[in-house]
Amino acid sequence: MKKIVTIQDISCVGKCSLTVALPLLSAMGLETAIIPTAVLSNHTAFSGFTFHDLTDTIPGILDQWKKEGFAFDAVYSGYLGSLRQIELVERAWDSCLAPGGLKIVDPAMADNGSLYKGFTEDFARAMGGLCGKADLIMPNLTEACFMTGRPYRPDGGDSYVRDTLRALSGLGCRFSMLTGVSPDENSLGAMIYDRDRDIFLSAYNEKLPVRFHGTGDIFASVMTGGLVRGKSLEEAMSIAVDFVHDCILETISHKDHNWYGVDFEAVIPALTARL
Ligand code: PXL
Repeated sequence: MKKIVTIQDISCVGKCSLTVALPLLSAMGLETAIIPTAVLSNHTAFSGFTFHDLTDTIPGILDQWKKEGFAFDAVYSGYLGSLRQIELVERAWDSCLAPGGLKIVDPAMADNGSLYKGFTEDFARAMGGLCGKADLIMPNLTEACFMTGRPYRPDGGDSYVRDTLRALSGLGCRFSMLTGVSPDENSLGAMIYDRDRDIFLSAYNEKLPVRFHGTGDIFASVMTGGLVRGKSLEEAMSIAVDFVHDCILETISHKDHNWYGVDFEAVIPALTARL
């Protein structure tokens, strides 16, 4: 069985980060280790939250894993709890990746043109440095703009999206992906730029008239899981785009649905059927 370690926060309520990554990666047939970056009472889109930073626990975990000789097929990082954790993700790459293992970064820190509560432009720049050394990065447009200094233009059109992807590849990594790409008013999906082959890949599904929290984390988890399960970039991206679409459809089919996360649980069988 392939093994993966994911580094992101535990939001105790809110269906994002580790509470979606762990069930999804496990359902995809991957042994999943975790490094929690912080424990929050709930994610930061609620009116208030508690936040317990776990930065100081991480060096000890990595040292102990090194002694045990643990090695993973991918290190997948998401929401980080402090600037210092950016360096610790790099340390995890150096100390616990199997030969040929993938460095995958979802620079979860912003959406809709703004940074999430608690993040700064310095943090975004440092995250850009980490992304430059990764194999695959998966920002949304807001995160891409904060990391590259490009203007945020959600209706920028195809050439703006492609230029943003080229700017992301200027950070240094071979495969840059943009999530939340909408080529027309009825479609939503993602696009990848492969710098070495100078080609773009894309996958779309129907655009639904609602947005939910946590879908970026679900997308990144399924994309990562698909790649580690041996799917091509294009296949993994298409599975992830379709799964997020199905999660949203499932959620809005219940009229008393919550606002803070999607009902991914009920759609897991459709995901595993694609593997
Ligand atoms: O879904 C991204 C995310 C992850 N973790 C925490 C968050 C958010 C988005 O707001 O607040 C704690």
